[in-house]
Amino acid sequence: MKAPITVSVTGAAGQIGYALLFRIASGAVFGSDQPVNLRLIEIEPGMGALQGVMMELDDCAFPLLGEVVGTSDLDEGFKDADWALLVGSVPRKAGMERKDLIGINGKIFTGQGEAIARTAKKTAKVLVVGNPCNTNALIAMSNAAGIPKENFFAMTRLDENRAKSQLAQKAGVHQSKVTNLCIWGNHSATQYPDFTNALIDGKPVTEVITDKAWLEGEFIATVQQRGAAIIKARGASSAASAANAALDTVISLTNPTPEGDWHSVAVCSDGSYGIEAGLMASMPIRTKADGTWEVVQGVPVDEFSRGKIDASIDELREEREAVADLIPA
Ligand code: NAX
Repeated sequence: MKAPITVSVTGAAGQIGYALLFRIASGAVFGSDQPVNLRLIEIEPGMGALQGVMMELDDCAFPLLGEVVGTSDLDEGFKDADWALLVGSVPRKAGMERKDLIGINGKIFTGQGEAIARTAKKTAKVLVVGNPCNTNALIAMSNAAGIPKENFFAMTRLDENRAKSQLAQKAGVHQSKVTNLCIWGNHSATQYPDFTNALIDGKPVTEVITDKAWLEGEFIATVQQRGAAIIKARGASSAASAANAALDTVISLTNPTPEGDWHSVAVCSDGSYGIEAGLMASMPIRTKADGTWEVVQGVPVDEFSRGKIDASIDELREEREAVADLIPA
């Protein structure tokens, strides 16, 4: 039997947490031979619900699940973590500007970054889901001295999965046929789902779907606005699909990427594709056989794509300005 790995999850009693934990505990993420310990972090008002979730984890009698800890103490919650999934944050309320939300949630991620640096493994990997996830990841990374910058990620995989489904439905093919779909920039309404480089069954999307107006208009808008459409239909924000995307991200970052393909996740930019170094921006990523990752180079960026990417990067720059006081020099 392998040594157990430890996964810390914040917001563990929330709706994404509920759709996430049981799949991690079942072995569906780290493998059917990999034992897992869970450290579940909630704020005080969430501790009652968290107890209930922990009771349900008990009631599954998962063969691979080891120790389960529920806590509101960050040092205890991130202790010895191999992975930290930062899901918990405050939802946007009526009348709240995006800027206000960035300020409120940003403060959560300074403390979490510091606690990860104190008690998680130095090799810990951190995936931020709680919104605004790119900038929250930037804050956590900037406050986690001693943890490599390349270990911090923010989730844009839900956007990638949404874009693949939309293209597959338009082309009348199965969603597994769509590859090389990159989400560029911010996980927000400015994100750019890049259809210009995506493939359907190995052929450029633009050859399979010749309706250029749809690709440049409705397709992009549908992906960008999908979260709002789910809220309208379901009366609650995406949860199962968000949890699924978080797990897809972890799986893609822990297994080699199929030859020629890539996956989308926001990483700390090294300046590739003219994206300002240091911003947490989504781009095409490959995981190598040794478990490290790299930005896929040489993906063509045409004039249309350039404008869309630049607009999203400008927004990331504005978000960083808004939280400048939370980022140590
Ligand atoms: P819920 O409101 O159901 O759950 C959030 C949980 O986090 C609650 O149980 C709350 O008590 C807890 N929490 C709040 N502050 C905390 C803190 N400081 N430490 C630990 N726990 C804390 O929200 P849910 O639907 O689970 O969504 C969680 C986050 O995911 C939200 O920020 C949401 O905006 C974000 N999303 C991100 C997506 C992405 O693609 N990156 C898509 C889905 C989702 O909208």
